[in-house]
Amino acid sequence: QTAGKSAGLGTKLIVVSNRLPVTIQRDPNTGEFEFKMSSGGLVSALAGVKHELPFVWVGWTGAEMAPDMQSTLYSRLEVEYDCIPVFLTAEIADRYYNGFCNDVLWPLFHYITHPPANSEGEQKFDSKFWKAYRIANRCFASEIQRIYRRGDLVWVQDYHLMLLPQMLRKAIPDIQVGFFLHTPFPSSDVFRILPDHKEILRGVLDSDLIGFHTYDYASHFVSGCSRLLGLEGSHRGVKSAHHFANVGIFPIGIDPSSFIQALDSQAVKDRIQEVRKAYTGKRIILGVDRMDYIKGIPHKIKAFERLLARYPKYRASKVTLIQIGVPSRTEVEEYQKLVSITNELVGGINGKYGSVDYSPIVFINQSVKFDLLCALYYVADACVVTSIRDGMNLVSYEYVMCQLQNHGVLILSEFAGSARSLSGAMRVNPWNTDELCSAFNDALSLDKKERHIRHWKLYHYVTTHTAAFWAKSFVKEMISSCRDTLMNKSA
Ligand code: GDG
Repeated sequence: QTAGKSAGLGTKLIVVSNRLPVTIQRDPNTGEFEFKMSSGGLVSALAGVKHELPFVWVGWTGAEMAPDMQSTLYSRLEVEYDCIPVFLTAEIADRYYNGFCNDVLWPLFHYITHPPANSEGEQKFDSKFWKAYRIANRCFASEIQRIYRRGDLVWVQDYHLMLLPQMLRKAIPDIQVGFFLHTPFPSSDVFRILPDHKEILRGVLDSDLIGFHTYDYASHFVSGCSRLLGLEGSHRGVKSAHHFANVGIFPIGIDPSSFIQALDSQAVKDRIQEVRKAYTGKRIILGVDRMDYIKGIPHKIKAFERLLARYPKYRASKVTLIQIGVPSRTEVEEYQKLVSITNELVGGINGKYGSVDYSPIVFINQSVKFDLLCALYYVADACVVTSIRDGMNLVSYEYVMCQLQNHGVLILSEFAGSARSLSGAMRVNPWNTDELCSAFNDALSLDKKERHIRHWKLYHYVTTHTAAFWAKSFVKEMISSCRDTLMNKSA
């Protein structure tokens, strides 16, 4: 029997995220559905919890599905993958996901406070986006209500679903629900710009436990509740009329074993040889990011240009910046602009400092296979993260994990959540081009002993604060928060 079908008193964890961890495609010839389980961070984090508590996953399918297909899809996903699909129409999905989530909440949570009107002059705070957000959250709530059994734990992920805890609490008053935010939570001065800020706060506050990556995000949330809703808050949580929402700090991590195994595989060893051969005699600086304006990719490229301009020793084939820029949210205008800006910057620098057989910057605007990603992490002399804001940033952890032998240097923006914990990194302000340029030079000049000391600190943190540790800590704390709530109610 699958966890999704467990009956009677709850025994399962219901994980809810915007997207299911399964990609769904249809074979154009046979019309059959094909599923591919993704191997993202959340999936591997939850694998650690699965041994202790079976779970089902509730999420959107990612595309509109014809009504006559929905029931086949539903039963196959439920039976084969323990996944419960949420179906949204194309219009609601576009307004909810591209509109409210990615064009309103995402920039605001990353301190991008004055989004300009788009080319048609439309304002971002459009009520039709907000309405679609409410409708989409309602669709998630209905699916959860259908499968929830008393005693189950519901764990809601991220900014897409901030109204869900309240909707669920209204329908099932004694529900046990936790919420985790993967992005930063901004200061109340920024958050209050959002016309619907009060509804969003109230939406989350019906959780038993609300988790953040860092102390700063948690404290912004608590002070936001005090300032904007007049509620009593402390580092423990926020008290509203009938409910106490516990607040906790749970920094996410990676699954170190998947990198150790990969580096030990022949496929990755082959990729390492290929990369080494292609870049013989060159130092490699690596950037790995989704193509997102929060990742500060233009900042990185400008500082690299300054490195070439200021230090002639790096010119003439001596250093290459390899920048992976995975396409992301390609339907949103700001993301399209970022790709053009990046291509233009890269073209200008390669034109100025390149030669027939050398490009100072290699910009790969595609996703690369995991084998090649690990090989690049392994050979790079330095990895550079220049986020202008970032909830955590897992790339910084992954690089550390792949540098067990070479002890390459991590250059890390002070605006990434991971900068709070990765004390062995070279911390930089990505807006300070001179500082970033000097960090590139320092990283490439650091002696072996210093690199070893820095790496040891980083490695110790990354291998102890893993994704599985994050998931287990959150679930454990959620269970104890729910127990406290029940005891307080019955007292
Ligand atoms: C959000 C928050 C927070 C990247 N390129 C390729 C590839 N990747 C993988 C990396 C890494 C993941 O994507 C990116 O994770 P990040 O944490 O760096 O960033 P976001 O996607 O923005 O994630 C962030 C996170 O949620 C978790 O809470 O840390 O702050 O913004 O795992 O390896 N993987 C492959 N090919 C690529 O080309 N295979």
